[in-house]
Amino acid sequence: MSVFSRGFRGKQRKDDRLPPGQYLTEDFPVLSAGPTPRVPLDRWEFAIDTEAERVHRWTWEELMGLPVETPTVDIHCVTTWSKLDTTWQGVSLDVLFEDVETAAEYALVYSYGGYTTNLPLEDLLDGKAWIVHRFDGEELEPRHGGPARLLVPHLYFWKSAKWVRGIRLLNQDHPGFWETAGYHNYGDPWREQRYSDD
Ligand SMILES: Nc1nc2c(c(=O)[nH]1)N[C@H]1C(S)=C(S)[C@@H](COP(=O)(O)O)O[C@H]1N2
Ligand SMILES: [Mo]
Repeated sequence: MSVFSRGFRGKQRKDDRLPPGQYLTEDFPVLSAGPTPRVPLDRWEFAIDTEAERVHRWTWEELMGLPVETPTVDIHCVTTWSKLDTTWQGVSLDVLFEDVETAAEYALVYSYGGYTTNLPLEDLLDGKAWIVHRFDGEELEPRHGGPARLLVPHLYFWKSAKWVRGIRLLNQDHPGFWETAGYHNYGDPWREQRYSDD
């Protein structure tokens, strides 16, 4: 009974789970604006810098010591592919923000290699975002953002910065790499916010 209803529900809902203008893919395309940066784990760090210039830092070992979640989510790339039920492992940003005092409303995420992307801080909190280091039960491949990437599945996938290095908290919004290049500042796939005038 439970097997039947799960399969049935999955089939029924597939189309409902596809935002406007998207198609389903089983592959996992690679989209990188530059070469894949290589960061040895003993030199890797993740930081949250607040608007009051306080810096919270985690080494790789410290990150690995935090509680892990295993989110299964749908992802949507602005180039129109969507992938359903992708399974990741990583640390919720709620855990990383536990001791961070901030009144900032904006976040600028930055990566090894120089990529940046911006979003409202609230879109990173309350179970909506993770720093993930595993995909589909395996270590996250370098081309997909390993050792660790941001995962913010409710926004177009360009917001999910690969090779994530840190988050700067800001009182004013600061557009990132694609947001400066004509893509939408927020990027909600359900409202089809692809380009800046959508
Ligand atoms: N650092 C970095 N992160 C990035 C990108 C990038 O070029 N550099 N591309 C973004 C875009 S446009 C998409 S669709 C996804 C692609 O992730 P994937 O290559 O794992 O499919 O990563 C996002 N994160
Ligand atoms: Mo993308």
